[in-house]
Amino acid sequence: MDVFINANNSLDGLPIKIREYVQEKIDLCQPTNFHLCDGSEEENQQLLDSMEQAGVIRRLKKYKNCYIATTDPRDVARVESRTIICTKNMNDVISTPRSGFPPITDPNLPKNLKQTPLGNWMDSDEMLEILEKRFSGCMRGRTLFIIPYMMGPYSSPYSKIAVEITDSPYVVVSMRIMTRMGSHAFDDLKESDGSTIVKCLHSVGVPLPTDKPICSTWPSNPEQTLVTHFPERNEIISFGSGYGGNSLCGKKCLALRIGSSLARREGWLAEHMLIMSVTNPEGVKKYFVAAFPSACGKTNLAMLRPQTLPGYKVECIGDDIAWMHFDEDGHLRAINPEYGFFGVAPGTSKSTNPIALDMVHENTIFTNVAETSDGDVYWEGIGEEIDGLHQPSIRSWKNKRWSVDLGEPAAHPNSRFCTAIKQCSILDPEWNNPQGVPIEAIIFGGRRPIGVPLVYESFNWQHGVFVGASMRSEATAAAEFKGKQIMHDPFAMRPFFGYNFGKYLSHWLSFGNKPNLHLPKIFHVNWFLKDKQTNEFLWPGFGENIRVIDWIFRRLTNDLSQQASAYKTPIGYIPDQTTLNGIRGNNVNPALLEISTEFWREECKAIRNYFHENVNENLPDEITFELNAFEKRLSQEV
Ligand code: GTP
Ligand code: SPV
Ligand code: MN
Repeated sequence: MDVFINANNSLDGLPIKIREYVQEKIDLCQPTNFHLCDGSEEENQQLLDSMEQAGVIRRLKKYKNCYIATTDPRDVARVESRTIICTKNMNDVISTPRSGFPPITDPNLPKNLKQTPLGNWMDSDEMLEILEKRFSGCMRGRTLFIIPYMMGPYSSPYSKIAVEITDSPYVVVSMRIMTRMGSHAFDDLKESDGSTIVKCLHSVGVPLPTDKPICSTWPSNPEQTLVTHFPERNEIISFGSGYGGNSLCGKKCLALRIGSSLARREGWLAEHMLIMSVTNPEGVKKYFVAAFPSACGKTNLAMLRPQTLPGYKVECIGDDIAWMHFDEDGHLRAINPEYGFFGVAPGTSKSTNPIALDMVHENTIFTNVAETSDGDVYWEGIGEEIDGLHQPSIRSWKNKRWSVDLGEPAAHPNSRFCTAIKQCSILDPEWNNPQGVPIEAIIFGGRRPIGVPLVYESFNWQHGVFVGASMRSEATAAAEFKGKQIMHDPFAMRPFFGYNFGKYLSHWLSFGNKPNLHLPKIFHVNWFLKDKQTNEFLWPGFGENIRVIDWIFRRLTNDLSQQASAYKTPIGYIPDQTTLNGIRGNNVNPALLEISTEFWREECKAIRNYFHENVNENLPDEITFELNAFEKRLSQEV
């Protein structure tokens, strides 16, 4: 059955080019109804109520306006193998791997698809033909929703207007949280001629009536899923998945993949980065961005509680994506294009992230978390005891009665909360500034159980770009990979590049040669070192990360008497034992700052192979220079 909605069936008020686009898609998808969303409270409530009636979401008794959705177990994360950038020329998107392209063995994927570890490419015209077939009649029996929305603050010169067409009411209510959706964006749409609007088309790919059983009321079509991007047409077309970054097109599809491609053309940066402010005990405030791969700690760092270093304050601007432009004075200014958080639930507790835990108890849509019999949420690492006499019973994300003995998690490891940014109690006063905030440090990081120290500072911009390019991290549940293999994830952007990574590097390097820019310093952190014997984390992380942030802060001052001291190593500047503010006044565990030349020599080999194999002739000379210089520094060490 479809979710009932009092559809307005009117396209009045849409700019003519958009009206034509929408009409064309209505004709193609053949929905029963269509509805132009205004983003109002009433519309939202009507959608939530009808989804609740249809059993698509369940209301949580314990909280105000909170719901749980559980998905088809085959539709739980981004699908990188089916995420594709489509252009005329392949080299605009990927380089030919030295060992050639792997053959496409999945019969549901186009034979001419080119898959590489740095992104997938296909010819635009060929892909459009395939999509035409997938979308033909794909919304029969359903309502087609038209969502006008804006990425970035209203009246910001850096914001972009977009429209998403979808047949998923879950996507509509989620987009209303994650983007500035409805009336304001709609006004801008009316004024605009439509040519600069990013167009997104999404379907769950299950026309009604369907002969296949729909799993747990979550329609999706995993075999036929394709998440495609057309940077030359400013278009996104996504089929078959209703989950997260696959279907909420404003997020990874627009703000990162189309965004990075626009950014290159227009001379700015669209990055997978949180934005935070840090105020030191003297009242000096600085803004930082940080790029960590999916599920590696951005939301947590953006909401850090610096309780153990008195006098420090951290405030949040964004937890996932930063759009950054150099202003007329040469300062790098960042806006958060999003309007909400789509955050990882597991691991969120009173002690790790109290700010997030507080904010999700109102107006939140949870996906794939577990539910207790008294109407509360539950997930691994929520910090509540689940054994004992008076504990409620737990219903897992698979809608089964759950207990620890089942040997599987109650909540999916990639389960998420979706909450409006305004509910965050530590928003920076400038979070919505149309001009953005001035960035002084860029922090890269990843999940590295061995070898990579807690923090180091790059020597300069070019070396910092090399550090970003060389990033690696353990695989997480945010995409379809199994196990914990260490994957290359340059700039935490591997799944999100909208154009050729080699050219992306050249774009980053180009800022190093421009006069009068105040280039931020570039750092690398690793919260995830493990003790080889016990396999426990060596660093407490979370709130204690302020000690590393404090060191970074003190590295940024020009007053040498105040500057935190550091010593030079082949990988960069490392804190002196005594300048990194250790836990309870102690020096930090030396294992956190160890540099093993043997480890880094191996790392260099892996990076060289990776670049050689995958970036090939598009690798900028500066990066080869940095790699050679790094190896030379290592060879001089005993
Ligand atoms: P995406 O939304 O996928 O981009 O993820 P993210 O980068 O925002 O990661 P998030 O902050 O949601 O953290 C992901 C997981 O890592 C959660 O389970 C956290 O509890 C855990 N985590 C975050 N910060 C730390 C830390 O400092 N130490 C440890 N040990 N775990 C952390
Ligand atoms: C990520 O995977 O980096 C996310 C979640 O932030 S999703 O929106 O699904 O991409
Ligand atoms: Mn992310």
